[in-house]
Amino acid sequence: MTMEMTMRWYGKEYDTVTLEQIRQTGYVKGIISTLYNKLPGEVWELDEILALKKEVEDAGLHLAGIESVNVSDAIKTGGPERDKDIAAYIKTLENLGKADIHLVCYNFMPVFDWTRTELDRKREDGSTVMAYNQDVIDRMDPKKMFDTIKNDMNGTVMPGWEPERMAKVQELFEMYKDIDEDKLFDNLKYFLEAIMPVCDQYNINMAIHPDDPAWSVFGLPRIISSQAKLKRMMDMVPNPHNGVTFCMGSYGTNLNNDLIATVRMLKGRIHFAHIRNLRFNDGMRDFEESAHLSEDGTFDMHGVMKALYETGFDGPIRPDHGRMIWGEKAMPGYGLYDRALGAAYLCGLWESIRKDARKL
Ligand code: DNO
Repeated sequence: MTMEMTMRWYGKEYDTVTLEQIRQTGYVKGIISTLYNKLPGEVWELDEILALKKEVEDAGLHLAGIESVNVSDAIKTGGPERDKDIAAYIKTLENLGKADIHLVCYNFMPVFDWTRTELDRKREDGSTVMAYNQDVIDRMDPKKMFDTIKNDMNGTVMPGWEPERMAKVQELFEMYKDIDEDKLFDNLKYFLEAIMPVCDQYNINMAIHPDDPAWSVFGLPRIISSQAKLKRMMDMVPNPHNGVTFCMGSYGTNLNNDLIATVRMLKGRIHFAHIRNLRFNDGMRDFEESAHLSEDGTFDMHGVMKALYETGFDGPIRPDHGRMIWGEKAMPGYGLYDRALGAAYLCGLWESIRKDARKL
């Protein structure tokens, strides 16, 4: 059984980290990337995909999957452009399949992708981390969300928080005003049913990303946020290519979500894993992203990795948001140093779990 240790890379125009540095970690063999200039609804041409793949391979690494091929708001809301956007999505999947890429991460979150209230909370050791405080959200005008964090991005463009998208936030809220959970589920089903044939043809695993945080923010519906909802989403389109990105830092924001039980429930449907830890300061109302190490946060990292191993997980896995340490200036969560520590730690856990299992 193999799992592939990967790191997310934003492309040479956007990332402060180079492929050479990633390769030199020694632990990371695969790259997760995307075409950052593509808007939802646009077709990814085969030659553009092959160029990205070549760049990664020339650096001695493997392009293990795409995070993300973004889903348009017309698809999420069932708007008039939906069928046109789905046709473009299918074409993109076909081109990815032709380029021998078999994993696509995406999300179905309305308006905002993941939500944090601070990008550089200082910890006692001088490192900085991303954090979330519910009181801040409760007081905030959602249309000003972006303004509160835009100066803390270290000059980078954070996916999900693209300025062009945030400029239209008012319009986006308008588009989602009649969308409740059931409608969002229906629109997800419509989308998945339409793309499953091309996924079957090219063996493409679709891996939906959980909502972050795993509850409704600003009154917007959130449907990938609990075990029951994950089950609903899997059962409504019962094709193994309809799977999940097990992002424990997102899904685990809700302490009622049992991480290990969820991994077991999702057996065979976890196609991609984002592994990180959180520290809770005031129940779920305030949390920050800790080091990956179990004792720095709240989660049982060994327990989760063991559940992944025991359920036969064999896809790409990546350390997720890291702290900013050693003076690094990078996209919050996506510096090299702490993610490299995370990758080494996760590889260590995996090796020990694997060797112990073989003794049985
Ligand atoms: C945050 C990421 C998300 C994720 C998307 C998937 O760091 O985990 O932005 O990539 O939700 O579409």
